[in-house]
Amino acid sequence: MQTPGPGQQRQSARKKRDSVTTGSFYSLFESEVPEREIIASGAILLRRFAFESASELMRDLDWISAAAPFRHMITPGGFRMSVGMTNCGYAGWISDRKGYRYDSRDPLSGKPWPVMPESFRLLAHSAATEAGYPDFVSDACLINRYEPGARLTLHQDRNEQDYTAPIVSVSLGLPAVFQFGGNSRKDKVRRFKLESGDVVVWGRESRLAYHGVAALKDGDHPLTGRCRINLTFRKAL
Ligand code: MD3
Ligand code: FE
Repeated sequence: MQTPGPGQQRQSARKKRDSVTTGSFYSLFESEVPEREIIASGAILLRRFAFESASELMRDLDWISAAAPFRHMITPGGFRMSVGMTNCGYAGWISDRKGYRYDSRDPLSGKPWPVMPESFRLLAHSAATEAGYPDFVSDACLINRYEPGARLTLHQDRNEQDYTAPIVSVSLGLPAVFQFGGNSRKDKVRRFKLESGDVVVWGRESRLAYHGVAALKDGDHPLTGRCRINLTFRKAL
C-alpha cells in the first residue's frame, strides 16, 4: 500500500472525527463549515488541511529555528518588523535597509538556509495539487512567528520571479484575522479567521492581491503556546 499523503490522512481522520462528533443531526450543518472554500478567484482555503501534519511540522521547525533563529528584520524605511521571521529552502526572503529580496544565505550566519524538510515539501505539494496546481515546486519557505500584538500591514508579495506559481500558506497555533483586499490598495478589504491547520493557496487572479494580518490576540495554543506560526511556500527563483 502506498503511504498516504497529508491530504489523504486528513480526509480519513476527518471522516472518523465527523462520524464520532457529528451524527445525523449535526450533519445538517456540515455545509456551513466546508473544508474547501473559494475565497476569491484563484484563492482557495483548505480548512484544517494541515491538522494531522501540524505536530510534525512543528518538530521540523525546531531544528530549522535552531540553525536559523527567528529574527525581527528591518524594513528599508528603518522600522523593525513585529513578526519574527526565518526561512528554509534554496532561497529565503529578507529585508534590511537595502530593500526586500530573496537570498540563498542567512545574513546572520552567512550560511545557506536550512534545507526544506520533507514534511514541509509534501504538505505544500499536496495542498497545491488539491487546489489545482499539481506542478507547484516550492524553492523557498518563509516562516513567520506572530507573538501577541504582532501584525503585518497590507502589502503585495512581489519579490518572486514567477507570478504564475501560487503561494501556499499554512497557519499553525493561535488564530489570526487575515485581511484580504484586491489588486489595488484602495479595494475593499475582507476579513477571514485563519485557524491552526488551515491552508490557503493563492494563485492566478489572487496572486498579487493586497493582504495583511491584524494584530495577534493573546492566547495559549497547545501546539505553539502564545504564538501563531505561518509557513508560506513560494517559488521565488
Ligand atoms: C495573498 N504572510 O509572509 S499568509 C507573507 O499569515 C504574508 O503570515 C501572512 O503575507 C501570514 O508575505 C499571510 C497568506 C498569504 C501569503 C501570500 C499571499 C496571502 C497571500 C500572496 C498573494 C495573495
Ligand atoms: Fe504576504
